[in-house]
Amino acid sequence: MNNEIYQWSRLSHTERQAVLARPAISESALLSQQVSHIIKQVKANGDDALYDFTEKFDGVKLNTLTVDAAQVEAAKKRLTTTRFNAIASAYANIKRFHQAQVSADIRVETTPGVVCTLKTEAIESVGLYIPAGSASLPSTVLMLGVPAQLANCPRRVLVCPPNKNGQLADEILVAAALCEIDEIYRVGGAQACAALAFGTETIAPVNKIFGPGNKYVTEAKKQLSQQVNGFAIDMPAGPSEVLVIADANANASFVAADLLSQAEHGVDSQVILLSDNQVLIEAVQVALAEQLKTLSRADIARQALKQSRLILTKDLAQAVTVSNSYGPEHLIVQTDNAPQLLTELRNAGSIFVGAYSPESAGDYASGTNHVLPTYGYSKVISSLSLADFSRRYTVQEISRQGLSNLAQCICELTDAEGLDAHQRAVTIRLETPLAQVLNN
Ligand code: HSO
Ligand code: ZN
Repeated sequence: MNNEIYQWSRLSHTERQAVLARPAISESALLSQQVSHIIKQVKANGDDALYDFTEKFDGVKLNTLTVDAAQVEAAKKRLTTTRFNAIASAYANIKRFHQAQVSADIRVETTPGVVCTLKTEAIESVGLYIPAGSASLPSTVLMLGVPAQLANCPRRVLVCPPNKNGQLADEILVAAALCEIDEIYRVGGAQACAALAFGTETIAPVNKIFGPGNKYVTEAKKQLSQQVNGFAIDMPAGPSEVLVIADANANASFVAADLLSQAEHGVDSQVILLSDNQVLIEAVQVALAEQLKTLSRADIARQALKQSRLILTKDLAQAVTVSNSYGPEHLIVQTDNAPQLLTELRNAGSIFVGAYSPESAGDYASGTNHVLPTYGYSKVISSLSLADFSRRYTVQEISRQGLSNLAQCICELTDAEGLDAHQRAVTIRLETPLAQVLNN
């Protein structure tokens, strides 16, 4: 564990940058070569390449990639009622919050006779990548599956790497069933991404891929979005992060628990505590050591904590400034004036306000989406929402009178740009007598 307490006011500009620097995402030439090799193989050999890579990387020889309806039914039967109910109630909250994001068409008559409309249309086919490496994540199925379902994307495809027995977790299948995903394949890694981009004999290509993944998946999404015209990805991904702002009255055990909930995700997880109170920071150090003892994934958490940052600020305003410049994926505020600080906080993917709003609530069940921008992208990229599963486009309907109302403006500007043909497309209409147009 990194037990050092950094005093923000005493750090130089360069030291501050170093303290908040994110670990470099490994962009090794080797990784990029390995991924581009996998992509080429899948493009050239389709399903055969998927079976080969699954055997090589997941250690299982499959005879079919497809998960059929009977397997989903069997998974439902195996699941305990309490577990099914938990998935169903998380599903209900996520659905409630995302349902409210459905947007109506916007129709505006900007000038008499000129009607402009902004419409929304579901993306035709979406691929949902569910990782299953160090932990199986049915919650991620809900976070991707619910908005895809509400947006009405006609084709929703789920891919997930199989376990050693060639199976996907029952919880994954049950969550997929709630989201009415009926195309499920047991394939993961860069090979799954390539299949979704190019298509194979079994898997038809999709328009956009969503979801988190390991470095191979992230690299594959990047390469494929550059290579395949019209193939989109949800957002660039880096390791998961949490930043906690806590004051003297925060509960140190709550703070430690939140930091550890992030640290247990992976050895590269980012964990930052900002406080204006040294006593609180020291109490968090003690609580971290204590709670670590009882975690099943203590080894992973301990490694992540080596890169953790405990930062003492001169006041909470300084903590806000530091958080705003870091731009964390998750931001937890455990201070007396948490709602008031909220008005000053910027650049976080998702904010958890007050002592009873742990990140775990948003990770699983409160209703917000847990697919969030990391690596400082929260400054410019939005948290995943319904809008990501659709595209917006515009329509305009202009009457003869409407065009005549716009004509002077358009012609002045076509003159300014020297684009005569543009001008003629307007004047030819208005100069043609209405009767002649109607006769055609
Ligand atoms: N904290 C993760 C999501 C997650 N947590 C899934 C538990 N399961 C990234 O936001
Ligand atoms: Zn989490």
